Amino acid sequence: MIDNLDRDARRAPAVRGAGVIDDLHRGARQVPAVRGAGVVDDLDRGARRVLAANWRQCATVPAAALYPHQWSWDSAFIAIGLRHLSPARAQRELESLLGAQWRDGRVPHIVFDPHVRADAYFPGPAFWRSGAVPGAPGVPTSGIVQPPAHALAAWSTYLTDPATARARGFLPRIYPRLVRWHRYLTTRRDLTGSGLMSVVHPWESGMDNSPAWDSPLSRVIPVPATAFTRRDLNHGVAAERPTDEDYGRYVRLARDYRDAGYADSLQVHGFAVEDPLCNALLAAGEHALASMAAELGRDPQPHLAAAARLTAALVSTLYDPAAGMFFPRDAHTSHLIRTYSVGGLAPLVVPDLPVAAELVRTALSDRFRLHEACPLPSYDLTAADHDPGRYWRGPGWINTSWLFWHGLRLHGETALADDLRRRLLDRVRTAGFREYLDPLTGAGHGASDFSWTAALTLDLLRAA
Ligand code: 2M8
Repeated sequence: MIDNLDRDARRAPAVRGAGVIDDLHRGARQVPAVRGAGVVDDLDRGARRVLAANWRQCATVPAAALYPHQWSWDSAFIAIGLRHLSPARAQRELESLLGAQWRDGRVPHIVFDPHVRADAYFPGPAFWRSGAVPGAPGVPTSGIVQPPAHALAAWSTYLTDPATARARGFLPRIYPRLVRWHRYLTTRRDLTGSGLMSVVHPWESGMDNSPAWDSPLSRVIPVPATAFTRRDLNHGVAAERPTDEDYGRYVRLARDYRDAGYADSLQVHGFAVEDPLCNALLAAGEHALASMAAELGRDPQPHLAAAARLTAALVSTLYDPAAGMFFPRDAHTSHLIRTYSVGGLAPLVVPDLPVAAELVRTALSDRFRLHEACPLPSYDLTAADHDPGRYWRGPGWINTSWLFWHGLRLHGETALADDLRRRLLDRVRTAGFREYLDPLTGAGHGASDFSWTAALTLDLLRAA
């Protein structure tokens, strides 16, 4: 499957696609240093440099050393930035990911680069054994998924340059794959019958180490740390990464899923959570699919109906009016997990969300301090266990802040959106293209030259 899409991408008319890498490199060296609305400054030049350095043949790695393969939701955010530099390359980013789709519709959270050393990342292809699964693609992948930001990214990418997209046949090729991806999530991953998808591993949430997962994870017996070799600690600071015990739980969950042939049912999954971020992206994605369908001369109505169903389920199941917040729900116990994480603000990306004003109020409260904290903290600033430097337990990421910024604009909160945009750009200008930042001091943490930070910076620069 991946071969078809890649072959198509290579054969597609040259338009602005040919030599896109060269364009980017040239851009990184030659762009004029002017600043302001829609123009280019040092930040722009730096972002181009990061994206050029992290490009690998048909996709962008999140960070060269720590994450040396293609990651699913990273590619969505990367495409949102790349579209401004090279629409054709942004399309290829998404096409290469969707090219690794499994026959059941799932889009894997990692597509492994066979040229990268086997011990560069754990768990690698030998752990996931996708090659042994009927319906998995020829290229090695993981067997879990990540938040479905792809339809949103594909539609934005299309809109940036419809002529190039049409010449390359982008929509006719990507749309059916996105439809199958959403179908997998809304059917196989609706584990409770609530109409919402569940994530079955903290890695699937994108917010791996969030305190929101502590309670459901506490039921999972960790694999002993001696049974596997972590590679993340070769590149990341241990105090900022998940503990060995939590890593042992991650390994246990992934191994059990793999050993069950990646079958989806509550019995198989020791961890299953209906997550507001994923379900919000799914609903927003159905709106994007409706636009794509209309553009392709098909009926958008089924997507609009799916979006309305998802939005209603999101609000009726995961929203707590007293708190003005969305919370994840433990699929095993049916209880809401009442922790305030940035994922609970993510439903602002859903058009027609009936509780948008309430969510904005929560973002402005002491828990997230939207007016001042930047990027938006991944976890409640008032919580006793808030940790501004540890992975998803406090620091801010550019992608979740970008989603909230997008939601602010969608719901007419222009002044708040502009202010957030300006402060995000200032933060990156000071800290560089770091993976995550202390939301109050702006100190950078995690990997440097992080791709989605660079890509979304490009998008924010052009949004004025
Ligand atoms: C982080 O997750 C990976 C596992 O998927 C890891 O910690 O090794 C998360 O921040 C995730 O959201 C992100 O997609 C990935 C690559 O940037 O890194």
